[in-house]
Amino acid sequence: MKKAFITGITGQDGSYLAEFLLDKGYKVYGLTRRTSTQNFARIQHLIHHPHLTLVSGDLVDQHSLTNPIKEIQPDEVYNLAAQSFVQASWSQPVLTGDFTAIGVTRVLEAIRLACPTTKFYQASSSEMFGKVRETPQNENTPFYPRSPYGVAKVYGHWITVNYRESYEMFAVSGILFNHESPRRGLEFVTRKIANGVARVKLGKQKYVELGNLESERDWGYAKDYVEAMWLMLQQDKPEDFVIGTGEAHSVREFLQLSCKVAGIDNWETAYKHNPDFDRPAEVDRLIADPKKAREKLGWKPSVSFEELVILMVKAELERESKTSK
Ligand code: NDP
Ligand code: GDR
Repeated sequence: MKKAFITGITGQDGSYLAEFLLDKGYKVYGLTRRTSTQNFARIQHLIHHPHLTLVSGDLVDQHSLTNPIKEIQPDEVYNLAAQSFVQASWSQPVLTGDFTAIGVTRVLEAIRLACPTTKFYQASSSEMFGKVRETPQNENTPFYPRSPYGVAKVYGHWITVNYRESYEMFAVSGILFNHESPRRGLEFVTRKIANGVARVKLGKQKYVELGNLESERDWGYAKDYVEAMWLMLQQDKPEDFVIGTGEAHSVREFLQLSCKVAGIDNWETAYKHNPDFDRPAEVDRLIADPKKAREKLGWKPSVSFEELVILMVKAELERESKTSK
């Protein structure tokens, strides 16, 4: 039985990846942080799975990474843990650097010392392209990050490349564009809109407060993207890949279509601008060139932009109609 170790298993991607690997017959170990109240909502349905084991640890604590990796001897390690919210990286830049950048080195060091044959996946991000140098963005596009988060991810990307080249480790960096789902954190714009619009429709709130409606993102469905992570580790050679749909849409379009799906006639009545959600430095437009992934991994997205909006808004209408508040 193959063994996988996932950091960030309680997050959106970690929960989908755990499901995916358990379905493939893996034994899955997930790193979780100690918190005063448990936040296992996304993996609650998996908790009693006979092949899932949770391990307590933190990206800032080297021993809590090295010890389990030494004991488990995993075939694959997926480093998905991070402070992943771009906006929060301006108010907590040092913490973001510690988790999202140096945390990657800690995981790589744990592997190097305790299980050097492990295959390693690093969750890199299209935010590294930031103020883009070319359009669309591929594996060779230079980086120009626009937030402390983006800067930290650039470090994580290059330290992964460096360990591959220095120690001949099977270490890859997946440069993933935005991917969403009903399990997305409520603070991210797609889930915030889907949830807000559902609440407006049900009369629970008057409008959704948002920042910049003009920025454009290449949005896909998270379930498709965890398969790409796995595919990268099944290759003969460790290589980096860009993963995205190749289509960009604005926040405004996401909002307009969400209102339509929820049955709100005039989207402008469901929205209010709040400058608190504007960013000190914005990433205006990201769009992937996923040609390499299509050709080498045989990967392509299965859910279109329209389908994604429909599935997210429907999930929120269902969720919100079950409670009165
Ligand atoms: P989430 O924010 O949903 O999940 C982040 C996970 O990291 C949570 O399980 C969280 O645990 C864990 N975590 C945070 N800090 C620490 C720490 N110090 N030690 C251990 N665990 C920690 O992110 P996503 O699932 O959306 O993203 C997964 C990864 O992919 C992240 O690295 C993100 O930056 C990256 N990424 C995401 C994209 C996207 O569109 N979703 C696109 C490109 C990259 P807890 O539940 O305890 O908070
Ligand atoms: P992003 O996602 O920053 O691309 O990072 P987010 O959904 O936070 O923002 C997307 C765009 O929407 C604009 N926006 C708002 N964003 C939020 N969160 N809240 C608002 O009210 C709002 N109004 C407008 C933003 O300005 C931005 O332009 C995500 C994360 O998952 C990262 O971890 C990941 O690396 C990248 O995607 C790829």
